[in-house]
Order: sequence, then structure tokens, then C-alpha cells
Amino acid sequence: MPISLDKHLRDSAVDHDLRHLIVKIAVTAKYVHHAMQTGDLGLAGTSNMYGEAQLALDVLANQLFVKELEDSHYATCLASEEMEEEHTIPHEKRGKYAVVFDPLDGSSLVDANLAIGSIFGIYESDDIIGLKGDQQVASLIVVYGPRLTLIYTTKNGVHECILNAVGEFIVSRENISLDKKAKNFAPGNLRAVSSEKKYAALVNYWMNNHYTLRYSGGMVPDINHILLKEQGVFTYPGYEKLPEGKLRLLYECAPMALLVEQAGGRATDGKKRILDIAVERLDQRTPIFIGSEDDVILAEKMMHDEAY
Ligand code: FDP
Repeated sequence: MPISLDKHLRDSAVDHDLRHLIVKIAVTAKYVHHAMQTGDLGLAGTSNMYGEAQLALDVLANQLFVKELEDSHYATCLASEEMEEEHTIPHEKRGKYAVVFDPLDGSSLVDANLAIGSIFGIYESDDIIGLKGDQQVASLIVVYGPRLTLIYTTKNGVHECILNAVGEFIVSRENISLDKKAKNFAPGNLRAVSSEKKYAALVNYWMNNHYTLRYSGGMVPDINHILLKEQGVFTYPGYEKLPEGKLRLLYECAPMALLVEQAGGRATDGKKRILDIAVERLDQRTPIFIGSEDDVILAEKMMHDEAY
């Protein structure tokens, strides 16, 4: 007998407000998905704080999540990759959770009609700066692919839900658990091999050892792939032009690190656990090596040990 996301959260004795908040995010993802299928994907004529052109869809997804989260009465403040500053919830609507999110990750893939996603980290806090990813009480990703799916953790395992024919999220996989050893690899920022010889050696190691390439260009489908195949490794190192890489600690790397660690994997910046890095700036970036434990450890060694 299939069970709904709401019942799954209730059965796991997740806090009442957190349960409603997660369900609210899931329902809003349905609106975003609908907009993707029917909406105008032209440029909005605005840009975000990183100077990237925003698609109308980025703007719309951000607006939808902000409105719905504010109206939920469960949030204290919001931070989004598409907003320059923290958004404080008005006093009369305030709850107890800080929600950080990337409303539309993989925006460069929208026009090519490839899978994209949304990413959420949830903290019991009324502020964001100074938090570490370890303090998240939950994180989740939504995958807008051929089907609408989500993977969530409330620090009690990692579970997948699929939208069913009547529009309800149904639990499809419980307690996802990563093998220590990867068979697939997803090498992001491959352009870095031109200056980072250690990264070139790492990628060569995986190729020479017959790993299978599974790289989509979107962090959400790539991490989703690792979780569902229960093995794999994703990398996005820095290089001379971007020493910290491209991916954001708060909106992308910390929520992904919580999901992957909860599934028994590992996530570091090459030296330090992602979940131990304190957020100093909303737009902070970090290199990331994430996935099956043995391969992340190998990446740390090959990127930083002099012996290699
Ligand atoms: P995008 O710019 O299309 O939104 O941080 C966002 C991200 O995609 C990730 O989803 C993806 O893994 C990465 O950037 C791809 O970066 P490159 O520009 O280096 O290809």
C-alpha cells in the first residue's frame, strides 16, 4: 500500500511544523513544474547577484517559493540563490525555520529541455549567517525530469517520492544507502584540468579504471543519479580562474552534503567536511567532492597529498 509524503513524515514523528513546511515545498514544486511545462521561458531582463541573466522561470520559481513559504507561517527567514539579501518573514507570519534554497538549479539546461531541479536546506533558526550545514534539520531536492520526484532527509534516512497520477507525492524508495565504492563518475568543471594537473590525474584514474561517465550538467540530476544508483562520485573543484569553484555552499553544497552523508556517503571541499563549514556570506562558494566514500577519500588524496 503506497504511502504519501505527508504520512511518511508523520510516521517518522517529524515535528509538526517541519512536516507541513516540507509538504508545502513539495506542493509548490508542482506549481513550478506546471509553469515549466506551460510557461514562457524567455529572458526576464533582470540579472541575479552573480550577474547571470535570469530566465523568466528562475524569477517565477523564486517568487512562487517565497510566496508559499511566507504564507505557510512556518518560516522565520528565507535566502535564495536568486535574491541578494535574506528575506525576513513579517512578524505575524513568522514560524521557526530558516529556509535556504536554489529555486531553479541547472538553468542553463532549460532551453535544451534537460532535467533540472530545486534544492532546499532547512534550519531551526531565525538567522542564516554563521550556520553550518550540520545544523540543518532537513534538506531536499526536487527533480523536474520526465517525472516529478523529490528526495528528502530529516536526518532519519534518505527517501524518494514520486508524484502519482492524481497529484500526490508517494514514497517510492526508502533508506537509500550508498556503496563505498563508485562505478560512475560525474566530473564537473572539467575545464579545470588545463591548469590543475592533479584534477587531470584524478579524472584519468577514473577513466583508466573503467568508471562510467554519468554527467548531466545539472547538480540536482547528477546527485539524484548517485542517490538512486546508490553509488557514484560528483566533483566540482576550483581552478585558477575560480579558486573556490562555482557551486554555492548554502544553497547547493550543504543541502546535498546532508542528503549524501545521511545515505552513508561523504562530502568535502577536498580537505574539510562540507557540513562543518560555517556560512560567512550568502553567496559563498566551495569546491566539492561528494558521493561514495572511498572515491571521495581518493579524490581528497589525489588533489592534496604530495605523495600523488
Ligand atoms: P547552472 O549554472 O546551469 O544553474 O550551479 C549551477 C549549475 O548549473 C549546477 O547545477 C551544475 O552542476 C553546474 O552549475 C555546471 O557548471 P558549469 O557551468 O561549469 O558547466
